[in-house]
Amino acid sequence: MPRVVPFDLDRLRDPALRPIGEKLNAGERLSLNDGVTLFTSPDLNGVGAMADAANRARHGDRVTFASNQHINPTNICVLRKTCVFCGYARLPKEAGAYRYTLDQVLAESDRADGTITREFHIVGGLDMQAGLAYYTEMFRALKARHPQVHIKALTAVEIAHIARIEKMSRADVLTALREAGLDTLPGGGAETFSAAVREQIADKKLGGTDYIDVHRTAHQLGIRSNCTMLYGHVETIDDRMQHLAMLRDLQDETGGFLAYIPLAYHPDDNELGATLGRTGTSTTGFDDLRNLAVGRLFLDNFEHVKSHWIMVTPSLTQVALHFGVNDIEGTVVREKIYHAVGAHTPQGMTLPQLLQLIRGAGKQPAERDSFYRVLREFGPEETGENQPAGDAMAVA
Ligand code: V47
Ligand code: SF4
Repeated sequence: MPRVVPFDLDRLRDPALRPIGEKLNAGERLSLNDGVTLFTSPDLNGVGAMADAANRARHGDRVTFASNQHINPTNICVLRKTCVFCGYARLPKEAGAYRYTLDQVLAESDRADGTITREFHIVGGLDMQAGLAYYTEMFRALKARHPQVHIKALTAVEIAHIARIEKMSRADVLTALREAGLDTLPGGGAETFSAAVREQIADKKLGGTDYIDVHRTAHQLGIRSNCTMLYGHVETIDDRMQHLAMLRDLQDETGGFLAYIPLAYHPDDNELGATLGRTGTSTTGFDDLRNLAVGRLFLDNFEHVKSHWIMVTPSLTQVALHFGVNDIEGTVVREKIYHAVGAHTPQGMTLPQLLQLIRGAGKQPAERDSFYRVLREFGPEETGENQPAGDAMAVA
């Protein structure tokens, strides 16, 4: 729900932003038109200042991250030909196609040597050979080997795929996965909800209302989730606002979303990038900051807005901490999806590097768990080294 955000209107250079600043001061909800104004105003600093005020009202100077590890068990995907923005997927017999055995997943889960992993983030392709049993066996084995680790796994698109191939309801699939160890759902697969956009970039993929429906079902079962929006491809400002409105509506209904994460489209090594004639970085720093800031302002019922430093770079993420962002992607360890489409960022960050990033922006770092409970705050001299996970205590 919107809350009163004290904001000094004199900080705004664009008069069109004033009514939005007034709404913040009055604790009023922003409209779709307000969102369009935020996306189009030339006064990015004004937009950022409002988002910063909204963020500070909730989180002060605290910036959180999780010690997490990404695992992508299969890149085989039935949508390989129609998700034209994806550079990660392969057809079963194509060069580079892989599906991990259980032993390979377990070996991958042991890779975070020296770093404490508290969360596995597990997503992959829509693989006909990776049905419910593949994942239930995997989750059970991971929980047996790493009992303290939270499993955030399978996008709404993957849940719907498993339900389809197993001829089960989505609720039954979610229940069976939870019994096997699934804790929360990640936000991937949302792309941009607009049917016209999906037809161009992700034809045949689960539609926007179905994405919302899977998350609603999960929330009703008590499984919380994240949500995303892929921007910077063919979508319009109206498409972005329609997408954000659908997320805000579901959050009003269930309160089940933990965080919103805008994802910057990367054009390398994928068909869409070639069609659009783009290489290198596709989105501008302006647009990246604006998407994060608008997310913070429009999604007034979301507690957390996360910057995915892998996609927008660690440097821009530092700036984003003053544009409404209170959470950053964690240690990650080994990232594959964006590194298949031209990301030049590191594949993971150590705890000391994350602390340096956050402190360098004048913020106070805190490690959190997957439900955003703060596990430890770091004093100015603490390096994060030699601090075993078992000693961590929930402090907030
Ligand atoms: O849905 C695929 C995106 C997403 C490209 O929930 C691309 O905590 C850019 O959702 N350019 C999956 N993006 C990743 C994801 C995510 C990441 C970090 C944290 C969380 C979370 C979720 O990756 C896909 C798609 O939108 N993606 N290809 C590309 N060329
Ligand atoms: Fe498959 Fe996901 Fe890539 Fe689409 S984005 S082709 S569903 S792996």
